[in-house]
Amino acid sequence: MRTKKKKNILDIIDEEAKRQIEEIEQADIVVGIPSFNNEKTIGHVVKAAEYGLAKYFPNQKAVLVNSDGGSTDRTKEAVRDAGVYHHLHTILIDHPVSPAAQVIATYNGIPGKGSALRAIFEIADRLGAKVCVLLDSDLRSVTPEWIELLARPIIRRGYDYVAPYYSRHKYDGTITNMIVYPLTRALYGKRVRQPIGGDFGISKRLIKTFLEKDVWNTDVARYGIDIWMTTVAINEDFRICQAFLGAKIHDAKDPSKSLGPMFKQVVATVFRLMKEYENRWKEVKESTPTAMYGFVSEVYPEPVEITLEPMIEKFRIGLKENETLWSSFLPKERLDELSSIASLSTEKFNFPVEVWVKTVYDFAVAFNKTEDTSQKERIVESMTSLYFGRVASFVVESKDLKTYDAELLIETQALKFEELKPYLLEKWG
Ligand SMILES: Nc1nc2c(ncn2[C@@H]2O[C@H](COP(=O)(O)OP(=O)(O)OP(=O)(O)O)[C@@H](O)[C@H]2O)c(=O)[nH]1
Ligand SMILES: [Mg+2]
Repeated sequence: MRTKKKKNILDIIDEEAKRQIEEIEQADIVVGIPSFNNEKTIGHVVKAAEYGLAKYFPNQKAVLVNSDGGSTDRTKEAVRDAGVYHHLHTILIDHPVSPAAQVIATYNGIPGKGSALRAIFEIADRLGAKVCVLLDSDLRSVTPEWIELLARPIIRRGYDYVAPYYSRHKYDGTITNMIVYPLTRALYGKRVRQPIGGDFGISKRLIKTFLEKDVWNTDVARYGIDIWMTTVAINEDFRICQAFLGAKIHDAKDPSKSLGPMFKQVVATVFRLMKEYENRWKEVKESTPTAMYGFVSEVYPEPVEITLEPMIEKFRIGLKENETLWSSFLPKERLDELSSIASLSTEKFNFPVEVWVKTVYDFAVAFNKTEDTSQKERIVESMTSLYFGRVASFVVESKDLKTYDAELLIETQALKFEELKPYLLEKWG
């Protein structure tokens, strides 16, 4: 078998960052922040991280790494200016001074969040860090405590992977809610509520496992990274817990306007991993909860705007455009169900949970039955319109519901994914 030479850190980040890493030599904690044009929000994330490191881990050697995809705005300057030292003009009582060194790296490779994280992992590994904490750079609700919540379970309790758990607005995180959370739970039997939340704590051992895998030319280098990390952690028996971080407020996106590419990259990754871990999920009959760290408070996030009409329209167009493709693998019954959904008015729009779950399973099977990469791509691409349809239906169903009650709908849907798993097993063969 051809052994692939592992790419060296030297090939992955720019010269200046490389020089800095060599000078720093060692670290206990690395906080990694991927970014791409986040000048407005990243300063706040850096401040929260540095404050958190100083307050909760004053005796650990910490390094803050910003892994940037070549931002054309002032993201890098915002990171530099955000160091707590620069805020002496405000009156701070007992303000901890950050022990963290800062590295601002530009990575090479496929542009995407996954490549940015890979560079962070290489740096953490090179510095021998015990834990690596990841924070998204568009967060506005991050606090210093997040550092403690994501790192402590690893440092003190021997966990390998800390997934975030936050309160999110009912219309935020639709890819998570409609497909990634319930499908991961039904397949692998672990209830991780935010498997692609973006903010994680990862142990040294798990970072090594991530770096050993040859996936960096796939969607894992893009938005597939988060679900890939969570799925590997679950299936390779790493110890996982969740940390309650409060509310997630970030630059949320309206699904019909900008979530299409993310949907494709995430779902293609989930489907590919089904093949990889086929022997695992086939044995799983039920799901179990995941331990929680931190106090679960009742905070509520700000509302996320979502526009209903364009999603329904995209669903209808998708049905017309993909008729030939879909009739090659969807059962007649499913095609009929989808057609009758398309004929409903906006007010009565309803994509029933059972139809959605079976459709997801039909697509997962079709994706894995073909060896043709462009066919796989077409399958996932065409599924985007169905996702818009399901989100639109959820918006109608939950219109008058508070966060808590909308969450119950998500749980009911997750149970349906579990209940219908025999359908997947049968079709998969
Ligand atoms: N370096 C780099 N970072 C990226 C890239 N794409 C996204 N990111 C970062 O990844 C993080 C998450 O990206 P978002 O676009 O906010 O995605 P998200 O929060 O998971 O999804 P939404 O719910 O749609 O907001 C942010 O910190 C981005 O700056 C990229 O191409 N390169
Ligand atoms: Mg975001």
